[in-house]
Amino acid sequence: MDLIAKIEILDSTLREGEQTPGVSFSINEKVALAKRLDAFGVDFIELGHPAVSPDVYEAVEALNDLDLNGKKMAHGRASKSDINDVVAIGVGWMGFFFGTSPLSLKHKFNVTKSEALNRIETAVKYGKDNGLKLRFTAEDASRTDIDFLIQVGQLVQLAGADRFSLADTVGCLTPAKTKELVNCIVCELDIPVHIHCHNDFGMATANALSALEVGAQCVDVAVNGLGERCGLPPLAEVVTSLVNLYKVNGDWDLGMIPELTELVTSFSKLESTDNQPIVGKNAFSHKAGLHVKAVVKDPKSYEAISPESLNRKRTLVIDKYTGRAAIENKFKSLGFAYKKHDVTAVLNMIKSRPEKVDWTNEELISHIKSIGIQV
Ligand code: HCA
Ligand code: CU
Repeated sequence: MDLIAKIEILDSTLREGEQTPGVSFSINEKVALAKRLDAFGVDFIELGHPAVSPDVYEAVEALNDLDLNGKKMAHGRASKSDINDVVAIGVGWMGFFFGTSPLSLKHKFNVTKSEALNRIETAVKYGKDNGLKLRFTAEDASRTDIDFLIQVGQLVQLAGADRFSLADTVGCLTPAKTKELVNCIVCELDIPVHIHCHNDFGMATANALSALEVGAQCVDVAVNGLGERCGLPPLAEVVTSLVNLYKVNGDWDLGMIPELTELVTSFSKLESTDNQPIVGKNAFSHKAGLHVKAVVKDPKSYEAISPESLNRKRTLVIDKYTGRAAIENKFKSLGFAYKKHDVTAVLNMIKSRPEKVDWTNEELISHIKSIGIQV
């Protein structure tokens, strides 16, 4: 594994995240989010594509006025007018894209490969002449002929681009294919390579991490995995994997993940599912009797990552799967002095109500009292 020394995170919640069907952030929400993302420690914040609407233009202006540690990047097409917008607003970095796959060349632009190369080179030179730091994205890179992709990468590097990004625009890569593609591009270029994955087959996080394994420097994420269709790799998954599985020492405040998740859930009005890794309600819940018994002794038995490191709490579910250890633990935490047969009585009662899937403390207390056990 060849992880480079300083892995960077680019958060695209404000740009690609707002492309999620049903989502529109107000400017105030974007400003609030940008500040929290910056406090979390992302390296780049994608502010938006000014040409989308007057409101996005205004948002990019407001965001660019913020005093942030992270690098601010505006998004746009590889066109003079989009570059002019970014220059006029004064954003330091611009990420622009051009579709390089046969489908993009034919249907989006109706250009030949050499016309495409011309347009890309002109745009990069124009952006550099106007003082921008530039990331060029080969949109639909994963469906682009590899020789042409290398040609595009070398051309933008020569024209002065600072970064080259590979977009798996329709999420059709696998981890193995991602490694092959990224490895090939990293070997051909001197500028840092970025990776932008989509989750259409549920592989966005795995693909993004695979890209980092073979030398990509920066990975695009969005809080709660927002983005077109099935979205981008969720920030929480990528960052906690980097820290816990790859032992990367990033400057990220993992304890802020629940806060970021809640903020984006409330602004996007899109709930994450209960079984979502890291941020879902069930991520640190234990249910089966054997699991709870082991977790009470040592949480590591059934946890790969500690909830405390993420500012979250572990929960022990009480239902028909529950065993003695969970009930004893409950008695103790509720302050009841109990005997062995009390545990049996409570367990029997719970198991006689299989339809009830989560007993609350109040319900348990009232039952415990009803069988005559006192505090
Ligand atoms: C888009 C497509 C894009 C671009 C990525 C990038 C993709 O919404 O414009 O410019 O870095 O997935 O290819 O998000
Ligand atoms: Cu995208």
